[in-house]
Amino acid sequence: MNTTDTIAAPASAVGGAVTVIRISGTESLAVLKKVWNGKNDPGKEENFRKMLLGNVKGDPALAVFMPGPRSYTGDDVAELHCHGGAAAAANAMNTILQEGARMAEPGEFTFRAFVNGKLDLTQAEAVSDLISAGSDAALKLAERQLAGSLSEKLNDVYDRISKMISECEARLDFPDEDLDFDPADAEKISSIRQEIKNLLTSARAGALLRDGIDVVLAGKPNAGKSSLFNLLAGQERAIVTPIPGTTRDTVESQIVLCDLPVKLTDTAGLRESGDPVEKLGVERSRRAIAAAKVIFWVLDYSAPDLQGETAAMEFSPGTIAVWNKSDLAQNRITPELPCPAVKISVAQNSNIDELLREFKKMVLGEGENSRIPEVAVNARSGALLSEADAALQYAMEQFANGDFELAASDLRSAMHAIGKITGKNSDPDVLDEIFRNFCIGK
Ligand SMILES: Nc1nc2c(ncn2[C@@H]2O[C@H](COP(=O)(O)OP(=O)(O)OP(=O)(O)O)[C@@H](O)[C@H]2O)c(=O)[nH]1
Ligand SMILES: [Mg+2]
Repeated sequence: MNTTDTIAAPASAVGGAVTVIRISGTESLAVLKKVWNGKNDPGKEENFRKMLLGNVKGDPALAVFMPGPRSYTGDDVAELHCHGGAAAAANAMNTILQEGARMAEPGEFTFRAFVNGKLDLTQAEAVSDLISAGSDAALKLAERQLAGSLSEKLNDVYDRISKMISECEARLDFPDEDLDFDPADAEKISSIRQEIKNLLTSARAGALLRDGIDVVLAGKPNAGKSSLFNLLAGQERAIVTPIPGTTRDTVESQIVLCDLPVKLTDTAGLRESGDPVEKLGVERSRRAIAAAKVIFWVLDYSAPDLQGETAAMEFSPGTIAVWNKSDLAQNRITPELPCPAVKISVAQNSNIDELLREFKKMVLGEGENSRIPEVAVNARSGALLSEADAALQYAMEQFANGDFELAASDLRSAMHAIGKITGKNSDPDVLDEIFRNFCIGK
């Protein structure tokens, strides 16, 4: 992506009431003035950052001009707010492209912001997280990261490593001064490593919040899977009947459980069946169960033989046994199972909070680490943090051996890895990969 062209793209989703078109680059004001007519001049200082009413080829449109560097990209930016709908957007875009702007690539506006130093790489990634956030907690995490919470920690780690390198180099420059291994240096590296370890611990929560969790409802026919699905989804999505074998296909819904984005899947009840349609449904159930991170295995607490209810159960580290229909039976002894178990009644909406508590415990763990952290790194940052940590460990060993030249080299590797996370040093392929995943207009 070059950074000198003037680029343009619709910045709002198709189908909305208003289409926002964004233009960025040195020619953005010139392009805006060619396509938009109005009483006031958006290029006049008194009109900067003000919405001005006018039209694009006779269609009403608001225009605003934001001169760089105080704009999203850091370049001169112009925006047009036109009537929504694909046709109005296409008309305005065509005119803009004819007047010298080029269609922006996905993520190109944010890429410019990065190149112009408005955002570092973790903040640019937060822009993408913000758009795809599937829960309020995921959104808050992205907002904090966009505000620089992660950058701040990483820059601090970077600076501390950089100071250690200077100390190593001082020893190399003055070898006669007998600057031996100082336990305080080991202490300093240890504390940097501790900070890195804390960030690495957050990777799990980061993945849960960014990628969401696949939760599948499994079990025998008629156990109440679809009823629980509808209850958790908050709407009557799946068909519920007293006839075993009601659900044939998998049904999915994006929901939020315990602040975490969840893809909830209802499945066909598992049983041997001669019906070819049901057989196909059961195959789909098995595939969904195999791919799920968490399985709510729904069992009928009112069944005559509770042991028999669990006979076909499969256990994975993500299985929770959910004894349903507890309103129909009392005080029954349930078989011991190698997984957590809860007793609920979907019909009476009772004990669902206990099921959610078990779910949260399963995905986030217990105690201190179970809280959603202030910052949480993604997979790319996690890999680079591990790389930095390994280099710091080597550096510590070299320090202990008194080999300050090798120690400095290892410290430099660690610093380089941290710099790659924030984009202080990054190769074009990595940048491409990151920004390619953005939507057009961001
Ligand atoms: N009494 C009582 N009935 C329930 C409860 N949960 C579900 N049911 C009833 O059990 C029957 C089966 O419910 P579904 O949700 O369709 O069961 P399912 O597991 O999806 O069944 P299949 O789709 O056939 O695999 C329906 O008549 C529900 O109303 C419950 O907690 N208590
Ligand atoms: Mg069902």
